[in-house]
Amino acid sequence: ADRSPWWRGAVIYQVYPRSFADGNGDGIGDIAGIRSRLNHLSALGVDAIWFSPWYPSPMADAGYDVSDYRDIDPVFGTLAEVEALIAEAHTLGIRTIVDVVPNHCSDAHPWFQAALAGGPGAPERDLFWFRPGRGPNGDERPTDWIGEFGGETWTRTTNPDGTPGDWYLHLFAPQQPDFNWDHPRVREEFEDILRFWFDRGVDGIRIDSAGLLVKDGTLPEVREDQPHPFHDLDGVHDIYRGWRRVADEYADRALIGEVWLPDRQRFANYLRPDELHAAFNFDFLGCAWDAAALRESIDGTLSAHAPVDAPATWVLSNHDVTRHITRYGRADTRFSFAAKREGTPTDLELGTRRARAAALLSLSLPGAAYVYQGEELGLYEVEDIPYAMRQDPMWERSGRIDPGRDGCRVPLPWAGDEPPFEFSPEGAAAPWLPQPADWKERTASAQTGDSASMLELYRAAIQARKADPALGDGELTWLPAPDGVLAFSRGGGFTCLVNLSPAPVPMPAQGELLLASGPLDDGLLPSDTAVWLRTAESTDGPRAADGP
Ligand code: TEU
Ligand code: CA
Repeated sequence: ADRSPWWRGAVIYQVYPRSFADGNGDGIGDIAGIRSRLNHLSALGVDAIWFSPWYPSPMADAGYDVSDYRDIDPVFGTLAEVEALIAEAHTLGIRTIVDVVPNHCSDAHPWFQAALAGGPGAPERDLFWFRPGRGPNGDERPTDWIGEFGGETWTRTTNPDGTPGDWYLHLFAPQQPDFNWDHPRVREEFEDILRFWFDRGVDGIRIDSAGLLVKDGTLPEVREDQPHPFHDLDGVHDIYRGWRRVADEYADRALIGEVWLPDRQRFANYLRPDELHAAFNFDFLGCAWDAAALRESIDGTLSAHAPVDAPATWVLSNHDVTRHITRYGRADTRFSFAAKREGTPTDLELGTRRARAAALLSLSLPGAAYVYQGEELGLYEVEDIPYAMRQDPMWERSGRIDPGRDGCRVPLPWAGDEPPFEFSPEGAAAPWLPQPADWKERTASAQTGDSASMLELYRAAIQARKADPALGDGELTWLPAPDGVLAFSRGGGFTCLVNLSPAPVPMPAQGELLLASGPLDDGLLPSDTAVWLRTAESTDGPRAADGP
């Protein structure tokens, strides 16, 4: 299978810096903490790390509200520490990816501050979406658009003389004003920001909310029968063609888009040869734990990516969604923002069994696989965080309907029998979100050396993947299998079997057992179990993607 360039077949680990490891004892993760735990990622065998934002920020949206794209927030450390971290990762053979947030900045960003201070007519206002209100007094919002967190998308400003002024657009929280991407200065600024990070040696850029940048400046309301005013407008592609030219000034750099878009063809448009290198597969993430649905998602993904020759990606969790162990333990295993289903009964044992099988599935599909910090420890969604302690703006913005995303952002447990589980050094402040007491069984230290643990499964699978030339990018051939069972070969004698049916089935293929997600039952493949096999098949090159 194809392993070059690196992003086509990489295992990419997402670090959420607030919650990975705390070096200085303030209860918040930081760069020093990440550096002290790089050995964990090296032992896990990942090819690259994507770091969620660490820039100066008032943290209205946990750092996705950036006030300076070229520096590091003091809560996380310094730019010099980040440069050292990048170098240390490279020494370990691990590439680095930074998160760039181009749709909006923080209301503390100097451009927005200047736009406010300068009053109507300030040139900086053209870098954002300032508009007069509707109605005789201008006190009605320019549009009725609903934001991505729910709630209103316009906030009224006060003029320097104290009178009520224009409104500005924010698709997320009010502290996240949207940039006007029709303005050349915005375009130049971000191309320069890309160069700033590429010059510091980063190997890739994760592009936040990549489909939202361009707006219909006539500000029409959202209507079913009309093109959407800000989702996936054709104009965004021009921006990414410019970004691709910047990436191509450097060797081996990847642009990875966060594109939430149900239409697979439109999604693939972002991956044309002169645009982004890859994008997150949310189709797969949201998919039910169901063989037919997964097979449809896998086939649909692969056939949408083939014409643009882009690698598929396989994502199960991230910092925005309910952890998949929890999802997979529910009656309805799908994910959608509209139905977060907090408090739905969860069978954690079932969810864990399925998550183990899902790990073998996603790590053996063609393309790149993503691991969200803590999934390798088997962490579940923490649903009982007291509302008063929740920090995600989604909770308030949604009118307290959406529980928010704090439950998947709880600080990692590293070792020990009680919180903070060595997330922070001894004598430190409490972690910024409370950790469940029973995570003592899920610390990295407790799992190390336990061959039945989630951590050792991930380590073994990632090592086996690296050692096997059939894995990474390439082709997939479906093998005949009973209903409820996924069976595919990757060529080179590699076969993956996953039983999603409620009962054990005879193995649909025979071979040497490389890895199993759970105990096998006398030659049968138990329910919610996956295996990797070395089969007698010849080492012929890739075959057609459509099996029988
Ligand atoms: O997320 C974008 C995102 O999740 C939305 O576009 C999504 O479609 C919406 O929440 C569902 O209604 C990114 C980051 O991953 C997230 O953490 C940030 O809060 C957000 O952008 C704003 O920067
Ligand atoms: Ca800290």
